[in-house]
Amino acid sequence: MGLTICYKILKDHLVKGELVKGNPISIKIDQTLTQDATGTMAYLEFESMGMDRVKNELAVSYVDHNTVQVGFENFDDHEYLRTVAAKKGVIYSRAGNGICHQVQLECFALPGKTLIGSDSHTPTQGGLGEVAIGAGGLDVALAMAGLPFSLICPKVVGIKLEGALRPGVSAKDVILKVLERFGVKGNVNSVFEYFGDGVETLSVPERATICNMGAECGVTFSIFPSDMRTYEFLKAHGREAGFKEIKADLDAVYDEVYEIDLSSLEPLIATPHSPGNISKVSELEGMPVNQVLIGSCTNSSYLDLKKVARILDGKTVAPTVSLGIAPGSREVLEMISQDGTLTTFIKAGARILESACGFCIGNHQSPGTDSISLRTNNRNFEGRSGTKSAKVYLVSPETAALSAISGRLENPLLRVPYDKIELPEHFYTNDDMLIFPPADSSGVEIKRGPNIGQPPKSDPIGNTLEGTATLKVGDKITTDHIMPAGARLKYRSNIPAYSAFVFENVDSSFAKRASALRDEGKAVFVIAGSSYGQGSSREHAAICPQYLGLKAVIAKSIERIHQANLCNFGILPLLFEMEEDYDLISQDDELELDDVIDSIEKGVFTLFDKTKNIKIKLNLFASDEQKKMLIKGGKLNLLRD
Ligand code: MIC
Ligand code: SF4
Repeated sequence: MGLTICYKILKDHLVKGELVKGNPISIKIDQTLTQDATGTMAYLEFESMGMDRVKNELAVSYVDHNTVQVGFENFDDHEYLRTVAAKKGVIYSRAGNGICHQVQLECFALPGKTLIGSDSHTPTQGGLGEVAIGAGGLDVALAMAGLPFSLICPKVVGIKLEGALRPGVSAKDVILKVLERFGVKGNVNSVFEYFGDGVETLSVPERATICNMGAECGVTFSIFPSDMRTYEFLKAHGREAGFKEIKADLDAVYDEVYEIDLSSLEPLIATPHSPGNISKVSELEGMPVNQVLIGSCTNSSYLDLKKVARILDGKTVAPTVSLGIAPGSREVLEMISQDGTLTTFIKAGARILESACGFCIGNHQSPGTDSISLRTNNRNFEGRSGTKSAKVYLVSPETAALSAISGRLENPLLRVPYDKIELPEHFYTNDDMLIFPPADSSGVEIKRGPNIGQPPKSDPIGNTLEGTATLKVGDKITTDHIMPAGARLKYRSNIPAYSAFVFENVDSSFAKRASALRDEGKAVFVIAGSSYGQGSSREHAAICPQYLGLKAVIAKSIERIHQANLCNFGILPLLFEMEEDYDLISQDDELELDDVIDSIEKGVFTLFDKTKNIKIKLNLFASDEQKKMLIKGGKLNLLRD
């Protein structure tokens, strides 16, 4: 039987296990990336393992998330990251150089390689034919130490693309269509592999947009073949030496196939408050818009911005709209400044934003009260923009640009200038903002300002856990709900300070109530519905609740990266055997788990709800390796043994 691209690359990197869907496997990791908001913790963890230098092929540390410097904290973090990178053999991409996924695509991603990154949108690199997976910082630290990465051998969903996009329809609409079909839950341990005649009509940046938002479906990664379009992109960056063709075998078998006819696709929109709420732009046409933001790791490539410029050329932004444009990288910024595109933006009245995550993570450009914000990024969770009452809609750059001019949602279908924008033959490439580590780093001093805390610590789990259902939440709780970013981001390197904001926007009393229980020696339990922990890879969504005394999350289902983070930091991920038992537990119920160690080993628990006097069956969602770390109180403790 022929192989899919996914299985070809996994096979080349297999270290342990059998390549059979659903089996635990371990793979060798060639490349790693971190970004500043997850990176400080990852390097503190790496240091705490006593490692002198990174051991994998390529490790890059980006500064792109916390670039707004209000107070000393973020700059302190950057200095720590710069110096620890030099000390440990990591390439450092300075603030201003761009968003990690955009720069990685331009400078480092290669077909057939494996990458893990401490950011959930790491799979963007699947656009270049790389197996690229998002993970928690600790798993990235371990990959930098040369250790393999464990995952469940995935189910391969083949997405067959036919035809070609019509003018005004964009790669963003392709992934919104995929989100309409697959939704934001229930896709754990799957991958999306694209194939079919339509693939060759899409450039690498378009493919990257599509792979980027596979993360919203919760798949482990998404991947495109490596073909002539891949070669063109690498050549335009002077990196064609790294090209190799990778295609699925003709007789490759997918576990499921979903077909999209690109020629009949129309512009789509994700409505508040989930990237999975998909409508047609035509159905909402005319909706007044207050803010338009173009950028983020989803849609900030040179090609995206050229399309936007064609629409904005000679026009002025509507008086009721604030338009912001953030080029994805310094390369993109330099290209648009050289060819006059930047001038078009300035003349149209756009506010030019830094080449960074910025608005996407709620760092700035928060919309006004109750206002409508149209954005090209990938997440529109409630409150993520910084304004809880705002309504954020996700669209393509074409839809965003047209709407910015009229102040109302516009449908770009067949309304944008017709000729397709081709990839330039040469991209401006300049690695001056990358700092390569010295071969001998013995003289390098690591700088630690007062914002740089300690790596997380935890004790082995007790055999009886007695406490309360400190919080009960519903379905689709994202890591943004658990651990807010935006204005709170600057505490990422300081666990005690950041912990004060756990569940801030869900229940602002949680942190105080939980830490009081912890101080009395009681266990904190969180009860949740399905798809708990979707969204970001931030391990702080496990580390900070753990610091507050969280011992177990009891849910209907838990998303992949968050489940791994819970195990890494010694928190039990428990699933209701009967989903309806979720209804039996109320917030503040007194709960007890006995024979914890034995139950971990067997993988089954009986929860005693003392308040209701009932027993509930739970299953532990953990691999054999994760069971060991849960007993020890986390992966770091296990490694130290
Ligand atoms: C995000 O888009 O939510 C982030 C911010 O990039 C996160 C990482 C983080 O929380 O630092 C992600 O996607 O993993
Ligand atoms: Fe940055 Fe937004 Fe991309 Fe996350 S999704 S990496 S915050 S641009």
